[in-house]
Amino acid sequence: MSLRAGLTSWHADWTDLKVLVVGLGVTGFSVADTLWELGSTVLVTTREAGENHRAMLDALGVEYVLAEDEAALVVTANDFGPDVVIVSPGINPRHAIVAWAKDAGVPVWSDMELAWRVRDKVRTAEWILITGTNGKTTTTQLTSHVLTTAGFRTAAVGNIGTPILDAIRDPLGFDFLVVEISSFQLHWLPGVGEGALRPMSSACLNVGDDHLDWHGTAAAYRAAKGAVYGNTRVAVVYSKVDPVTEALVRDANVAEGCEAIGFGFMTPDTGELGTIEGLLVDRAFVPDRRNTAHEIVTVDHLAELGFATPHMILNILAASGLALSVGASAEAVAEALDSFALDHHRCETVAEFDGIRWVDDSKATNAHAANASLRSFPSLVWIVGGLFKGTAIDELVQAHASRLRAVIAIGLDRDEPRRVMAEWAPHIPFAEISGDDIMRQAVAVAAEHAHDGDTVLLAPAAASMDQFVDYADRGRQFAAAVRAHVGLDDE
Ligand code: UMA
Repeated sequence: MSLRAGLTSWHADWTDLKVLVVGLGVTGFSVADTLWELGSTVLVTTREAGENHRAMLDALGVEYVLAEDEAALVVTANDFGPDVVIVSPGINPRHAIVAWAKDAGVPVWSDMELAWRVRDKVRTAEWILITGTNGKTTTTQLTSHVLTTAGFRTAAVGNIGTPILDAIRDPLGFDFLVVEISSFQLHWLPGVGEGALRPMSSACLNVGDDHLDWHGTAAAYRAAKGAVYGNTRVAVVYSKVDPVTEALVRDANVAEGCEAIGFGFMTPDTGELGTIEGLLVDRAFVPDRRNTAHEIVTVDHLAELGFATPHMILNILAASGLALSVGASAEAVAEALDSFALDHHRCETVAEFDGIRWVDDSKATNAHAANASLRSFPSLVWIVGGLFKGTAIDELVQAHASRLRAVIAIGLDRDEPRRVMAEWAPHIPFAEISGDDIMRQAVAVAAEHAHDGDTVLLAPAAASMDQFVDYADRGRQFAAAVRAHVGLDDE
């Protein structure tokens, strides 16, 4: 049976639809729960599932199957005969279920597409999409905070951790959904047709190599990132610092009248946001933009707030562009900055002791993010390593070797740091940490190498799951080890 047209409203009839939901993490559960509300016939299949999610499906009466391998999942799919398959972000395009769906002519959706189709449940919010290799969570939080400050009911959702379908089903509804959207979620979006997203504004902050194991190639990863701009109606926001984002804008199919808005450190041209003599300024949304630029905030003030690093300035410019494009004022941006707090584990100073600064940037889960923090400090002991996801870190060592006092490898994948250090910086002390209590050992070795004026930086350039629960756990363990080392009581 082929998928019926017209499934573009919460209020359409979803009851005769059979949906196979693949994966039972936060996304899979939100999809199953939504479809249950809509009255569809749902079967969830997953490699593994947490106790909580299983109990909640049991309570709803939604069936699930634990499929040990991909072949078993395909057998389940065949027996069930779904009209549509909805995959979780973790399911990569080479998964057997994807090939099966293609052969069987069954469409594959992400939770984003389902959410777009049923976005009118309460009232139809405007969507703002944000992606990028680095900075997307902070920019999403800040954009959402500016819009909230401006008086709009706003939610920050998506890859940030709250599935978008939870916001769609909020009883009061929202004016804006600021959606952090990952390359995994972008990959599945159709560019055309009734399931295609039409955001009000969208941004790709930057593109470095990441998640090559999921996408297969760097080109596929870039193409997925570019999908963020598709069908945007008001403003596509791109970085003047990263030509890849500009190229993605050029290639995008946007709606008639949509404007391309560049941001960067440069003196802005008409239609851009940038900096002039210590000020962040808007020359895109001011009334007389040919002749004037409007001040948003001074760099000095950002320094007082702890936001004056180069990558944070770019995040602020991007968030400003998005918020201004949908109707917030520059005053709302400035006011929001005063009450904005960065999440933990993002270039967070956890202690300063004996002239040494200890910085937790555990959120730097790829080389691109680690590069931004390595750039921010003059002299470093660098703690690196974890799951490199198929990416290389040569450029990091090449670019920063002159400021590295020592490099300490954590993580199970030792080949990459060993290879890169031997090739580009054999003269720099290199230590490898193994065994128990990784962070305590790493901190002790770092302390042996660090001198007055140095920063010890945890910026792993890799994911954490080989040795830690997640990046937050890795950061917490680092901070606890640092506090123990400098003799501070742990909270
Ligand atoms: N599973 C399979 N087969 C597979 C892979 C996974 O059955 O081949 C199952 C697992 O057994 C598990 C479920 O799928 O039951 C997990 O699904 P998932 O990995 O898609 O994770 P979710 O819990 O649904 O969380 C996802 C995002 N995870 C990933 O993209 C890997 C979360 O982003 C996101 O917050 C959440 O949806 C809500 O949108 C996390 C992330 O690491 C934070 N994102 C990457 C990043 O930021 O770099 C992209």
